[in-house]
Amino acid sequence: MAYFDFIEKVNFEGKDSKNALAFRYYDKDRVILGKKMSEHLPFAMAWWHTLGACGVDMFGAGTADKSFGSEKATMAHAKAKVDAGFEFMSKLGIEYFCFHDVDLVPEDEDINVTNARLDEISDYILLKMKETGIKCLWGTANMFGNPKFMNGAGSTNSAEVYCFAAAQIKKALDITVKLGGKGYVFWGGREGYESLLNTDVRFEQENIARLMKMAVDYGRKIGFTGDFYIEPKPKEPMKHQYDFDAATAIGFLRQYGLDKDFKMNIEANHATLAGHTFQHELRISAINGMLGSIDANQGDLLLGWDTDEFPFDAYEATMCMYEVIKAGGLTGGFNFDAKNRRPSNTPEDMFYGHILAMDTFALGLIKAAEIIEDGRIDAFIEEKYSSFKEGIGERILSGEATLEELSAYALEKKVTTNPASGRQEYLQTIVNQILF
Ligand code: XLS
Ligand code: CA
Ligand code: CA
Repeated sequence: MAYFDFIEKVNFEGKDSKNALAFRYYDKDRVILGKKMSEHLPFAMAWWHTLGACGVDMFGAGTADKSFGSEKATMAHAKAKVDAGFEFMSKLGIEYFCFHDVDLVPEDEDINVTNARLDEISDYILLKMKETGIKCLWGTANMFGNPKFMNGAGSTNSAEVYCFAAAQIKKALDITVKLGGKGYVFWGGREGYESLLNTDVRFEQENIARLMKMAVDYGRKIGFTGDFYIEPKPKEPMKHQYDFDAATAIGFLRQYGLDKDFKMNIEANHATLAGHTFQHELRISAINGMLGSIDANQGDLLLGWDTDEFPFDAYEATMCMYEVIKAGGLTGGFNFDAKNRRPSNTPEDMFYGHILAMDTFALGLIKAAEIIEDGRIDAFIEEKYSSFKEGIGERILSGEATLEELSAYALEKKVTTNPASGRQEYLQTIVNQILF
């Protein structure tokens, strides 16, 4: 049965096409900087938004019908979602998917029942994966929806809830490994606090680290060779979340000896919530060797929350791809953790959203490659720091210079010069020249 019978396949038609159900930039076999577009851009569908979210918000009911012809909260519905999801990905040429445990099946009061359902649905997903060649990018456990997690999962005050979280992680890891997932994500949705008056921050952080360590040990034991990811987010649902941003999360991983097994899953919308640009979060992760995967979406700077929009900002996507190319690519991929706006409620809109996002990143890739090939920005940066290439600068970099030596140099030279111009507007002009 086809759920999206208004379209056979979304094809590349080129930039002048007016067909909104075609790609204008995403041409999967086009080679850019020696690699196919599809290799630069391993796109993934987010199970929760695409197959689950129907537009419910704090003020109103859902507007989109995601029943896929079945009664919700049944295994028949879970299977219909698999069918719809694989048809959707195949028609778009999306090669990966990401999931939370409870996106796949309805959660039961009894976790044993939920786990049996996960076994059953993952068998079915495996069949579909074999049939289509579609793969799993990453899996995760939803440790924020169930009321048990009201005080967090790894950071909870209840040892029993902590064990429940462990059980969910163990099963989510089993399923991720069964589906050949490349990564496993920890998004610390409720790992944070509302008030310090009732919170032992040190205790909570140490307990989160313990849980992550157990997850790594178990994952490696069952043959998971991929990366664990932290997905930083500063707030929402909690007032303050421990994985505030990449720098904070990286410091945490190093403090607890988890840095060899973990990388970052950077989400654009979370970066801006933290008061950073998307590019900043990518750069900080990359220079620490921890740029793993990306949740490719977009926020709204006028709103203070996580809007999870399909990315359409070509400038931001260009800067993202610039960072990704410079970092040598991702070990993970680009997960569209994005949902249609509530009034965009038809199956066609699901396609428009993903086509918009895929084309935005394809355009970003093309433009980022042009910026790199143009070379003027790299040349500027090279020149900007060139005083460290010789003389006293070289001594500083060698690590041999002492404070006294540098002081003596400055006193003798009576340093009077200022550094050369930062040339920001010149560099922005280059970017605009290449973009438009
Ligand atoms: C929520 C997060 C979440 C993670 C996976 O803000 O983006 O969806 O990606 O748990
Ligand atoms: Ca996300
Ligand atoms: Ca989000």
